[in-house]
Amino acid sequence: MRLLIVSNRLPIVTVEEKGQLLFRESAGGLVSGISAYLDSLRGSSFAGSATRNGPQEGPTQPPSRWIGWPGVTVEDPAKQALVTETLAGFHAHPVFLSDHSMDKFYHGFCNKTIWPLFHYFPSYVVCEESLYAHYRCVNRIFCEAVARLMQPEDVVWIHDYHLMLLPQLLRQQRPDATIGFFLHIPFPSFEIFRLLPQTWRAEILEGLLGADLVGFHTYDYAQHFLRSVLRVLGHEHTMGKILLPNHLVKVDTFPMGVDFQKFQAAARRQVRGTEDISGETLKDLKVVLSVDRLDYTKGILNRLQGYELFLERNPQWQKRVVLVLVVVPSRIGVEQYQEIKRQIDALVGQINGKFGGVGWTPVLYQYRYLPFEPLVSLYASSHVALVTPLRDGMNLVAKEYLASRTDKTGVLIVSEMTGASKELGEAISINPNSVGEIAAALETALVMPEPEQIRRNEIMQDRLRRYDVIRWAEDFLGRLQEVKVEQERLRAKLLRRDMRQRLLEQFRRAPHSTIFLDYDGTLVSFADDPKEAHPTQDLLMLLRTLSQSANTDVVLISGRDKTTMGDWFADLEVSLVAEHGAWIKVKNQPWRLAKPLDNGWKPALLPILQTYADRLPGAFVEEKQYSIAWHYRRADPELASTRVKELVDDLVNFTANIDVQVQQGDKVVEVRCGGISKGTAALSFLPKEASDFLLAIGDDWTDEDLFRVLPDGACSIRVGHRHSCAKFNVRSHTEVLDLLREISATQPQECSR
Ligand code: GDG
Repeated sequence: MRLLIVSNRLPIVTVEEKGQLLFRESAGGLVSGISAYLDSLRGSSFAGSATRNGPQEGPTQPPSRWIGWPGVTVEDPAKQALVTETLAGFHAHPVFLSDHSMDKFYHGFCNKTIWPLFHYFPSYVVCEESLYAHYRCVNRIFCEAVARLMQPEDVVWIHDYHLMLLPQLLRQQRPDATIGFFLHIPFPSFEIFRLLPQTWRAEILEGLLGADLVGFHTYDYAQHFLRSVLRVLGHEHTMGKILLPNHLVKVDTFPMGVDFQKFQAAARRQVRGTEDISGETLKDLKVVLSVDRLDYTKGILNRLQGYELFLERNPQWQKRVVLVLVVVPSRIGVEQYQEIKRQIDALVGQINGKFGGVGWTPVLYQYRYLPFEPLVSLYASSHVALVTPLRDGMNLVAKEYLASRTDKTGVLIVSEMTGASKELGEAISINPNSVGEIAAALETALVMPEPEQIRRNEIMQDRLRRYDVIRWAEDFLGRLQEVKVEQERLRAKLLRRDMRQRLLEQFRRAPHSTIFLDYDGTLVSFADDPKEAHPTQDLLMLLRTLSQSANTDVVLISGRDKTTMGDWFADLEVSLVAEHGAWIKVKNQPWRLAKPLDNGWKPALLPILQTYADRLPGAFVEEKQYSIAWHYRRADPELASTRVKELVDDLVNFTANIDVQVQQGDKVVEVRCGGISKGTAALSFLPKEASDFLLAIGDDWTDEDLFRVLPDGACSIRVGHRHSCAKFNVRSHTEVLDLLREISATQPQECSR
């Protein structure tokens, strides 16, 4: 079994300098985190990786692979071959993209549409069809690259917002593949997500649901995603599990950690307090550290404004404190990034001009990438870390700072808009939009007594040590395997080809057959308005053929009213059961009541149901003779879920002393006479002989009553991937129709004689 990591960028960056191809380690939270995990794997079932320690391959275990863009455009096929060959030595597989594609895909849709939207900057969002077309196209290119490399047992772990369509594309090619997806940035609330055009947002959600496991940093992001899935695609979830017709998807929270031991070890190698930054010694100064990629989401301007206000309010701190501002160049070329850079430059100049003087520069500003050791040295020597993003999926800098504090001192100020703040409750929390809060937090941090710093950091370090990045990856991949096991349990009941053949053979040999068929969801798919779900000519033909066989009885058993059933199926040689068993029409006979029933309760209940329908746009009441159905398929799913609970509660209280049942079905609440069910109605049709063939197919809870009364030898099938007392499941009503076609094409032995 191999682990295939798929991300936009490879961990090894290819650079072309003076016509020469050079290969360098790439940096960033995703790469360093996954690399740490891959390092930890040597000797386990996922072994070998493109890691910072160079190529690894376990002698007995198959290696892991990393698939992604190599960091450079290589168009010359000879050079592509060279890059591919060199990267293969690091178990990395390049996905080559043209400059044009990269511009539209990465700089375009990824960073001008998804990045600002998912970070709550809707005014920065560019919505252009051509950008989305390239996003689709590049996701397809990645799909081909993964599919070419993939072996049946491989586990595919796809990362981040660049590749949200990939899980589904891959699933279409490899239905049984093990696919995990992790989103490193926030998933926004539905009100923000819905700003995307309808087709894009549906495709993105469907794309993600192609995975077996979809992971987010925080509970909020997972809930936002689940809510969008409900609102856009109409799929409900139970404890984060979504049962789709073809597979089960789990949505869960995995807060990414850091390589705690690596930071501790590196920090121990540093000599604290004497580092030189831009030629200035930091000795005797309290150091406030700020490290980020250049990005408008990171709140660097707010941070500077907060620091400026702090210096204004606290002149006693002037010349005693310094803000070390490290800004790492990023996404150069995107307009907003150039603008933010200009603003940062100007503000740093303003603060240094206003407060600085000979021997003291209030802000030491570095616009560059720092190698790992100097970065840890800064973490280790800074008294305060000031982390103020306006939005951040997680923010690893906050965690890395804490992990580098070997003597447990230091104060972390962290924005409540970061995923990290959910775990780091002992840090000083600020709202980054409030410059005053940032200034006040600095005042608190700089005078916090050491014992208090240690008390807070011990708690946070314990957590970071336990749930480090290796645990994070193990947790994710472990959960992915659990989903596969659960899917297998569900799949074990799927009606497979061999069982289908056995079933057809039983039908062929049986002297007599009875087939119970539910209608909605079993023979036809659901329509918004139940009246629209009338049978097609094809379906009527199929039922006619089935029922014409002399030794086969077909019973259509539905919750529909008897008039509709009579109208639709009057010409067929079938028996009908309407209103969930209240009315029975044996073939060629008139309708009769299953037992004497009283519907005197209806006038009292109708107004209640009508009131609830008025309070839920899209809901409506269907009155039948001995039952009432309250449909809400067209209603807003979230409001509906609240209203349904209230309605059922009211109905159950109101009917406590009346002989009626209140039950919830698929987007419907039904009230009907007691003692009536599809099970009781079916009893009169059950064959007397054990050798007879008996088949029942249905799709919802009312059909469970039917399945329960069937004798042991009967075959029962529930439509949809659901837990059921039926013996088998099929995925959809189209599979039911296929099966019925096969049955109708099978000549029973008795007839063929
Ligand atoms: C995305 C999400 C999420 C930064 N400057 C230097 C440097 N770094 C390293 C840090 C850290 C990483 O880059 C930055 O990670 P962040 O989490 O802070 O932010 P993003 O790059 O935006 O990452 C984010 C993350 O994915 C993981 O899921 O937390 O929310 O936006 O590891 O150390 N490293 C070195 N020199 C630098 O100058 N060596």
